[in-house]
Amino acid sequence: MVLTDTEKTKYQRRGFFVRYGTFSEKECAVFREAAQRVEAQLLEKISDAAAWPITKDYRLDGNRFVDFNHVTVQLEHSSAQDCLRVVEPVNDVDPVFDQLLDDPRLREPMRRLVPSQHLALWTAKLNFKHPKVGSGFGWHQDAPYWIHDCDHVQQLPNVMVLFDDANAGNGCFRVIDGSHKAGCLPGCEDGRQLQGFYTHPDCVDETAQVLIDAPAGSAIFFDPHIVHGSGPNESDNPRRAIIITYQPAGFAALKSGQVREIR
Ligand SMILES: O=C(O)CCC(=O)C(=O)O
Repeated sequence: MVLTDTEKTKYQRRGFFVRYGTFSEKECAVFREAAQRVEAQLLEKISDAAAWPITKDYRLDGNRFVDFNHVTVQLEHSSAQDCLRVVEPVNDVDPVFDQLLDDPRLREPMRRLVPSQHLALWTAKLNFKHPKVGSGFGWHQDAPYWIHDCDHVQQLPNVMVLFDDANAGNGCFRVIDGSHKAGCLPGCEDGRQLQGFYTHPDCVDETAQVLIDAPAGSAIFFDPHIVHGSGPNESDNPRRAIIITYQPAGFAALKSGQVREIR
């Protein structure tokens, strides 16, 4: 389970590496079922504000976000407001995802990537990407989102665990190979509310793009500075995944403000 030297070299040189077959089909089925449960519960809460008071209901660039305390729910973009796009931090919503944080298949490589003997959670996002309506993610780096909340952004490696087979058709994850080496790049200046979080097109070398076409159960480890994103889901198949971000032990998680040590 530990990070091999080859994986470490790839991560340092290219900013990412993939472990295929990390989770079994049976485990992926449990994750998919938990994702369905999270979505059903949260849609129910959103539709019944009398029973489940919403902390904040707002729009950014026209897209709806709903907060229940520190949990943010992003609704899918325009055409599909009745399904979810992202839930963060999802470990505070469903115990299946909370348990996954401590899984040695993620924890052990992360101890060498952070690097730190003991770890804590930074954040965990559940991304749904529903068939036909799941929207893409524009090119961006994660570090600029976090730089105002954290003094150690270089120590926030991510891992994406795929619950479904992912390919170009259903909007698989993609990266700009080696782009993490440039540090924090300039953001867009196109008038969007979230413009600064998207990497300026002049700094995105699409010729170095790698589409990560990988089966369910794969784990994609990637650097907090790598430029990444994904296309929309134009297929009939869902592309569900979780992205978990680790940090050294003792630091509070991004949204809860509580320390969630990794066991
Ligand atoms: O789910 C994806 O395809 C990309 C998600 C992403 O880039 C992010 O959450 O930062």
